[in-house]
Amino acid sequence: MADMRAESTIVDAAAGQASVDIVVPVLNEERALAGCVRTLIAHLRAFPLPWRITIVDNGSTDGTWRIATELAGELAGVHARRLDIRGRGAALRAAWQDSPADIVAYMDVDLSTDLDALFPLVASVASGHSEIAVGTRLAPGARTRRSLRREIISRGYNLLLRLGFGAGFSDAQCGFKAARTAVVRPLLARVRDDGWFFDTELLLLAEHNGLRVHEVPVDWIEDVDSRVRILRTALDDLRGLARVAWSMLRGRARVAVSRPEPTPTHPDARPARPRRVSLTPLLAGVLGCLLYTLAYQPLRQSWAPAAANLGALVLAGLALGGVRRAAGQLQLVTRFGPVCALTTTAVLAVPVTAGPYAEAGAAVAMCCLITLIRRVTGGRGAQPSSPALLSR
Ligand SMILES: Nc1nc2c(ncn2[C@@H]2O[C@H](COP(=O)(O)OP(=O)(O)O)[C@@H](O)[C@H]2O)c(=O)[nH]1
Ligand SMILES: [Mg+2]
Repeated sequence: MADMRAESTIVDAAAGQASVDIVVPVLNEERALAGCVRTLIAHLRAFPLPWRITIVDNGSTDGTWRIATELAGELAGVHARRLDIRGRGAALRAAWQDSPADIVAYMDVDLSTDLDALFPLVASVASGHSEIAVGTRLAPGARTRRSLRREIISRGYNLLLRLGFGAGFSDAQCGFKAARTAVVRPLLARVRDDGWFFDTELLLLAEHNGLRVHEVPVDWIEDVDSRVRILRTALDDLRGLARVAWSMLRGRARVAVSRPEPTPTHPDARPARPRRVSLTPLLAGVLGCLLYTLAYQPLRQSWAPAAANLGALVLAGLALGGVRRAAGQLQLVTRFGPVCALTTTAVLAVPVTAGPYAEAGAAVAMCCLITLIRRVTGGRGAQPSSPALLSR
């Protein structure tokens, strides 16, 4: 690993304020790199926070590294770094992991995102409001110029994230993101992907662990000089999604992240006491029972009671909030296993002649009983914001 400057140079526009490290990952970008850095520096002259730019190269075979070192030698606040491991995700992880700045950000070298969005992006993190901020090309207010093929793939992929994982963000792949360094570091250690899936994995983990992801609609003009191989990347993404879903379901995606509890703003506030009963799991419980019953009937037409029960549990859990939320509750062994076993016992105990409604009713009654017992015994409950079927 080569490092152009061991010492970090943060341009001190306003001492005492949160500093920002803007990482620019590059692979064979000898054409675009200098223009990017000079344009970015011109923009940063009016930036109100201390900043530095970190160029990270891994794998370039053209003159990119030479240009990066020249820029770092010539321009204050520009830092260049070279890694042996391959992949854009690996480059971002290393740069963010080792950054001396309070806030880490990144953008693509082609500056496809209009730089006017940079301050709103960083400000939402610097203010303490959000832990991660992402540019989005798919939310209302964004203006995007790109090929139909990439538009369709992008929309389809993000729809999959919303339906499958209950993702709250609209654009996982926009090359324009910022995060609070101290909060994101433990997540980085858990993100396994070194390539293009890195962004999605980081955002899914962030939301899974209760972090706030802020979105900034951007103006985006696609640069057609791309290193993305679409089919291969799409397959990698699907493999990555399956891996993340599995780790969430096994309860392996939990990361200890520090996020202070909200406190009253007014000095003479008389704050309401924290509610002991959260409406969200209650409503989710009722909705979950309904969805379960609806799913059980058609499945039972062709499946045995135990299989129909398992299918209906999974379908209702996913319908309630996707893998991410369902996983928060239906952790395969500790929660889903016993719930599945007990509801299966309940449906099997009902005489076949009683019909599928009676079987579904027995399963729902068993779930209510499990919930009641967990409440009475003070069993470990769900996070209030994580509704899921049969969780408590
Ligand atoms: N360090 C590093 N940067 C990469 C790698 N692959 C792509 N990049 C950079 O990631 C950014 C986005 O790449 P690009 O090909 O423009 O992706 P697209 O905009 O989605 O087509 C650019 O700055 C690339 O140079 C890589 O393997 N390592
Ligand atoms: Mg690009």
